[in-house]
Amino acid sequence: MIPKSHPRYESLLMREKISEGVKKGLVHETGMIAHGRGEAFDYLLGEKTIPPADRAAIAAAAYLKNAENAVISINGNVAVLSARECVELAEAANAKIEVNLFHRTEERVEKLVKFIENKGGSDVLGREADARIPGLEHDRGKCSSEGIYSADVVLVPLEDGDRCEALKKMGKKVITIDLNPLSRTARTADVTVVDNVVRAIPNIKKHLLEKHEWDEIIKSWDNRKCLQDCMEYISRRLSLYKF
Ligand code: PTJ
Repeated sequence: MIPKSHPRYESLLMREKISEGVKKGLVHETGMIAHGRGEAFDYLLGEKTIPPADRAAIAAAAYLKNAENAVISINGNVAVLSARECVELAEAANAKIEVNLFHRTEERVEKLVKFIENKGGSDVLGREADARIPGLEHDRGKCSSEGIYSADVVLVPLEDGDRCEALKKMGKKVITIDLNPLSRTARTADVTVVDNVVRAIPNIKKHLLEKHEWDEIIKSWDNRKCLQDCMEYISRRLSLYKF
């Protein structure tokens, strides 16, 4: 039990959720490594939503708002950290939820679908896996024809670069959430929210419920510029650091 008074309470709670998730078979063991990499970048950001990430969250809301068939793809890490928030975002965006895994096993898909249902999700896709993402080998390419396969906009938090690229090749608009602005996923996606999923998902939902000039936001969105702004933010923060 982590005491709430601990200065790193939030961060330790996330670790606990990931580690419990591994024990329950929800999170793949390499999910702990992915989380550790994320933590390091979160440290560099100051563990808060930085201004360019907030702008990206508005752009993400714009793409979700204008989508015909939006899908939120959930993996093990995202489920244990923010399943409830993903369900709420899906409701606000009228989007579907699909469990789609890098290290796919039918057993883990089943566990994750049930886990999300317990957090309020309904009609969670992923079990059927009746379609394939072209260009991805073996089980990694499996997806739902009703979900990711036919989606026009896909939100893929904590994604791997390959899948992001493959989804783009299918003509989809890809939104990602990745604490690492240098990752291949971050550089490939149409919108990259450089933030922790636990902050980014509720923030996208918050913006979605506001009034914005959605078409204008999409028209003027420049993801490369946003990534550059994130890097400059980190560099400035580091250069001003005083011991
Ligand atoms: O559940 P599965 O089988 O689909 O596997 C999921 C993982 C995450 C293990 C798999 O997709 C993977 O190996 O991902 P990568 O290639 O390590 O990429 C994860 C990216 O997410 C890294 O760039 C991390 O910096 C970033 N990241 C980690 N934790 C968070 C994060 N970004 C946002 N919020 C986080 N909490």
